[in-house]
Formats: sequence, C-alpha cells, structure tokens
Amino acid sequence: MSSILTVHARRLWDSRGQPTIEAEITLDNGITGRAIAPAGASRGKREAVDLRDGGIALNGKNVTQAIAGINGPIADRLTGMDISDQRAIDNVLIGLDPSPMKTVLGGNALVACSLAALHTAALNAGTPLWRHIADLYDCVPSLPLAEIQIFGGGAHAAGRVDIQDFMIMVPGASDFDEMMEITSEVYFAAGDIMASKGKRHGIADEGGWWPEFSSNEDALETLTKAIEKAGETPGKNVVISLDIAASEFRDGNGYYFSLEDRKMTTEQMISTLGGWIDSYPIVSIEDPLAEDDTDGMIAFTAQFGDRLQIIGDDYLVTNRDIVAQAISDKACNAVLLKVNQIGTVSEAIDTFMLAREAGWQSVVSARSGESEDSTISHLATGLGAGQLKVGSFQRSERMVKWNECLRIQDQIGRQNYAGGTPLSQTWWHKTSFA
Ligand code: 2PG
Ligand code: MG
Repeated sequence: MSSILTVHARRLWDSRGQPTIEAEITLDNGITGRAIAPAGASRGKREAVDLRDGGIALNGKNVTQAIAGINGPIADRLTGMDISDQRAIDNVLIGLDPSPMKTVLGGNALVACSLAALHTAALNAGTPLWRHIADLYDCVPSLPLAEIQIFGGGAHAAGRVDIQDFMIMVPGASDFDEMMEITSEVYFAAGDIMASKGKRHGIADEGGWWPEFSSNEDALETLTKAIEKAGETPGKNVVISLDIAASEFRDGNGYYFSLEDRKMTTEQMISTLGGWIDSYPIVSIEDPLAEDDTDGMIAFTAQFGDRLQIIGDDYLVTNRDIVAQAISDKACNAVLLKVNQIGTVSEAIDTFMLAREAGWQSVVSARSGESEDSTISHLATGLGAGQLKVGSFQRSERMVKWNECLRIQDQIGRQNYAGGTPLSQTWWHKTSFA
C-alpha cells in the first residue's frame, strides 16, 4: 500500500485570468500527482459552490480560504490514507464538507483534491490515467466523440446572442484524427464566412468565433453554410449540437431572446426549437429549457426524445438524486458530467453509472474557465462515456484536451473510438434532416 504523505494547495490562474486552485498529493514513495479546479460562468443553481474570498480585491474571486481548507483540515485527514482507495478519500472529503452544495470547504477545493488523488493513484499504479479509470470502475474504455464549439454565445460572449454553444459533432469520421481534421476545416470555414461579411471580431470565452449575428437563427444558418464550405454535407458526416443554456435567459415563467427582443412562453420556446430541429441538422440539445422548468423539459423530451439527444447540464448538475428524478420524470435522455458540479470523482461516477443503467447517453464536459489540466480527456476515455465537450478549436486550455486525446489514441489504438458506432448513429440517423 502506498499512502499519502502530503497534500498541498497552491493558487494558479485559469483561462479567464481568475484565481483557481491546484492540489498536489505526494505519496510516501515520492510519487506526486496534481490537478487544477475548473470554473463555470453559466452555473446551475444547485451545483457545488466554489469557495471565494469575496471583498474588493480580485473582484472577490480570490481563493485564500479554499487553499487554507486544503492545507489545513483536508491535509490532516488525508495524510496516511491508501491512495488506491478513491472512494475512501472522497468519503473523507464529503465528511469534511457534508453540505449539499459544498459550501464549507468549497467545490473548488474538493474537486482539486479528488482529481489529484485520481492522478496520483494512476501514477502510483504505473498506468495511464484513462486505463486506471477504466480498471477502477470496470468500464470498457474508448476515445470519445467530440462536441466542438464553432460559435460561442450566451454567458461566454457577454450575451451577444442568447444561445450559448453552437457546436458540431463529426460522427461520420472513422477515427479521432479524422474527426479533428474535419472539425478544423469547419471551424476555419466559419471564420472565413464571418470575415467575408466583416463580422469576424475575435473569439468568445471557449475559443468559438465571437457571435456577431443578427439573430440566433442567423448563427445556425452560418454554421450550416460553414459545414458545406468545408466540403461536407450537413446532416451526413457532420451534425450540429446546441447548448441552449436556457436558464440564462429565463424571464419570469417564460423566456426572453434579447437579441431579437422576443418574449416566449415555454410552449413558444419549444416550438421555436422544434422549428430549428426541422430546418437544421441538429442531433443534440443541452438545457433546452431552464433548470426550474421541469414541465417544459418533460414536454420537450416527450416531443423530441426519440430523435434527439437531450442533455441536462444546469438541469441535472451531475447530481445523482436529481438525475434519478429526471429519469423517472423522463425529463432528458442524457447527462452532462462535470466533476466540479458535484465536488468529487466518486459522486460523479455514481451519477454516470445511474445514467448508464437508465440507457442514457453521457457527455463528459469542461467548464468555461479551464486550464492546462486534461483530466477530462482521460475520464471520458476511461469510462467509455462516448462523448466529450471541451469548447472550441482554439486556445490552449481547450486544445490541451483534444491533443491529450490524440496521445491516448496512440495508446488505446485508433479503432477504439466511440464515433461511428451504432450507438452514435442511432440518434443522428433519426433526425428529420438526415
Ligand atoms: C456549459 C459550460 C461549458 P460553464 O454550460 O455547458 O460550455 O459552461 O462552464 O460556464 O457552465
Ligand atoms: Mg451547459
């Protein structure tokens, strides 16, 4: 048994220039592993809370207290523990902060420690992280199909358009390499179209082109044209995936598109999305309605669940109990998996297992505030989750995840790839567009 000798936290800075935490665990045999906490901007109301200092300095976002929690009580309790027992380590973290939203020590402190333990255990076992995860949770590993953002919007682009993520997926590519190549062609085709209209004004938080559009649908139209300009047939090898992030433009009991100055009821919102689904090659929609609009989510899933992947992000916040309720409500058919929404690896795995048992799809996801940490590439692969959402095709905190997948491809073999499987083809073949 290799046991934990020290746990140490340091302040680093994330992709938005905000303070974040890196946790570092050293074992009695000298092996050291580390992980960095990510941070969301369009956060669910029920997700684990980052502990920030508040006050005026650094816009209240400093992490002194969260670091003190790691270097104090967390280090005291984890020291001496067996690094191979992730569940026991996570149980100690949860025991130290049993609050539902991890408000005592902070979701940022917990997630950094939990992920650092996972890394350290893999290094100690001498196996790549993805394989360690597959062994630990008895999963069949495979490289994920990527969801890659072409235009950023919503909270990641100062609300310039209402919809948050306009993404593509390339289920038709035969391997991860080819998928990257086609994605690159579409990404730069979209940039060229923006440039030709004099509307290429930089990029949004996750590296997607800045959304200089006259309407949300204009973005969809442009994305479809970009797929064509890249030499692909929309709805064949390349399809569209959206994160509506509808909680961000909730307006009382309805919704409000500020770009179009349009108020909508839940029913009108559903029929607007329905119009897009009929007109564009959309196969996946995340958070189509707001996190508090359960009736809307149920109605949307009843209408489109047999031809669309419907992902709960803010709606489910990687919380097993909330996913259990949504399974019985039939309120989605897929879960977005963000470890920092719930706090620890073990809790996120419990959520993943429950979703899988219910026959749901799972999408491992980054946050809009990221770093050079590429744990999620290993998590998506090790669990055989099927899909990975990271943001766009630009900026190193995004590319590090895709590039890590390419390194993993050399270890796992390019044939072990979730794209092009009957599973992914099930839903993209069912769209009315295909
Ligand atoms: C989301 C994520 C990533 P954030 O809504 O899915 O795009 O955004 O990290 O800001 O919650
Ligand atoms: Mg989301």
